[in-house]
Amino acid sequence: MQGSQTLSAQDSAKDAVKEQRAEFYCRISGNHLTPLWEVLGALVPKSPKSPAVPALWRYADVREQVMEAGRLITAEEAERRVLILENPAMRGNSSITQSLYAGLQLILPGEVAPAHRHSQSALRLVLDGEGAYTAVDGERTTMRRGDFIITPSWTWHDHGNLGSEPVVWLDGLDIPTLRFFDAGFAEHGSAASQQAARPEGDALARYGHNLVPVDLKQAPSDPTKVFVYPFAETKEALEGIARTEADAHFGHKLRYVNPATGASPMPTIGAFAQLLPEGFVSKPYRSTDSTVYVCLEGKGSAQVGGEDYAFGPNDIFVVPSWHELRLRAEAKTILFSFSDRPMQQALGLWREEKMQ
Ligand code: 1HN
Repeated sequence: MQGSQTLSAQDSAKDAVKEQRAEFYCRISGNHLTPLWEVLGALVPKSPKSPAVPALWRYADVREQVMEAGRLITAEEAERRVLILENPAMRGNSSITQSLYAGLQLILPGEVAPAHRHSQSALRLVLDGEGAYTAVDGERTTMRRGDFIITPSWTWHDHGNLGSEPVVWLDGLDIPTLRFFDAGFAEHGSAASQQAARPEGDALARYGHNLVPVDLKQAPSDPTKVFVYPFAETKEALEGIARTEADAHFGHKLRYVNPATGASPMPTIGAFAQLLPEGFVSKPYRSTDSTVYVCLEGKGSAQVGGEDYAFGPNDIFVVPSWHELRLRAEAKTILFSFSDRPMQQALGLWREEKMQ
């Protein structure tokens, strides 16, 4: 009897404190104040707790809807005809991860996506169709499947399709990061298409063959002047290194670089290509850079946070920060991926863990 009375006295004392605190929070809210102790655990978690969730987009499921967009709006009217890949747990944010944006862009035969430039940096990974080009600061490059093409911050860029097929590529941009910094600027070109200032292939010849112009000077954070990394060359490199033993966590994995500095091609986005031999099963791995993967060749599955995501060519999946990833390849597989790793590294924040 006495015990339960004590308990209820304690309970009502607790309730009174709760009420006093609630009244206090309400009152200080009028001055735009809020107590740290109510949110401290969420603000400073023991390990990353991403609001993003793992997700996979099967190209076969979305291709028809991308084509349907082509019947609803022109590239000119849309400026860029893109279906954004939104992280399912962050709808309405135009984000695939906290820091990055991804979308599928369609350009139909004869269309032009007009010239503009912005402080956001962009990458393209060509998925489907032939005959399109991208022009970056006065030079065109023909877009072939698997090519990795960049438009660094504040470079003029426009796209066109001179062929007879629809062309689709994956766009990756640092849009959420620039939004976070409130550092976005943009400008429209005076003409839809840029005048060619140099012949196609000039940048690759000048900067992309383990040689650079004798007087080239680049700061460590300058983007590369190589704006296309042809898939044929990437594949040749991957197959070259695949003659030796695969790494237990990565298979055969390479990092795209600015060949003049060794840094990432653009300061905000890192990009990678990896070959997984047939039957390869990786050891689990996690890192703080939420990563977007694209399957270019082969098929397999990604186990992310205990769930399996089966992938084949052109499928896209996202692995949020600090989620365990285990890759399996049912056939020889080539994956492209991109993340905000260079930003995290520049700030001394990037961490990885290789599990056994
Ligand atoms: C952009 O400039 C492109 O140039 C694609 O193709 C997607 C999304 C937001 C802002 C700018 C492009 C974009 C974009």
